Amino acid sequence: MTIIASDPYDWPHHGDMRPENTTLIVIDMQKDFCGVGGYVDRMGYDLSLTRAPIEPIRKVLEAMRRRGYHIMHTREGHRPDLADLPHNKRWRSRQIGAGIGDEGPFGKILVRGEPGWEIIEELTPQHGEPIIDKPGKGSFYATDLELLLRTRGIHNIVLTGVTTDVCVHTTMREANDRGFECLLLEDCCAATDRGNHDAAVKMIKMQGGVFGSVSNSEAFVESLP
Ligand code: C5J
Repeated sequence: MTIIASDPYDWPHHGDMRPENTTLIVIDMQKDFCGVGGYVDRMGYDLSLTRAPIEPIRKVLEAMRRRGYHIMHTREGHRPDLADLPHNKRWRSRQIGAGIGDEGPFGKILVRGEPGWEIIEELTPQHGEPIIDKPGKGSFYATDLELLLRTRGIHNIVLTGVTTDVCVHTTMREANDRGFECLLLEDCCAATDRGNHDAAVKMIKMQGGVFGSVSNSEAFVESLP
């Protein structure tokens, strides 16, 4: 029986957290979101925000790997021929000067196989850790994530990565609707706007934890069995 000190309830609600039934998901910690010249940088946002969770995630990763927990990573990106890129997604990104599929300093923005689409070196996946390639914001849409979770008997998901208000939140909502017990580690996530991060965290906590619960890397690692 393990309980992580969390808000609005200590997590997981059923008290059953073991390496066998619990996974960490590191969402979209790619150069396009955290690197100079990448997608987020080209949109003009402050990179120090999306880089802030790198060290807390690294600590959580290390602690969970050492104890044998499941670890999964995701990457947002599109096929090189852009056949899976919705027209409106491309149009909107061009409006803000960072056209998905267009050339940038890290190759074509958010395109599979390009340098900017790679996960940052600090958080490189280890051999055997599944990487979910997703064309959308949520990690369940058009991927085999749910199949992997069910096949492995995973019930609990610890969410980290970027951005709190977009891909992390969408994934948490999708997971919650599927009955997974979710925990977001606040300092292991970031948005391109501090207010959006705070609002996204606040939304999780409403209605008794409408999407799950919220903790932080220090409290989490301290209680991890
Ligand atoms: C965004 C993401 N924000 N990974 N993607 O476009 O959250």
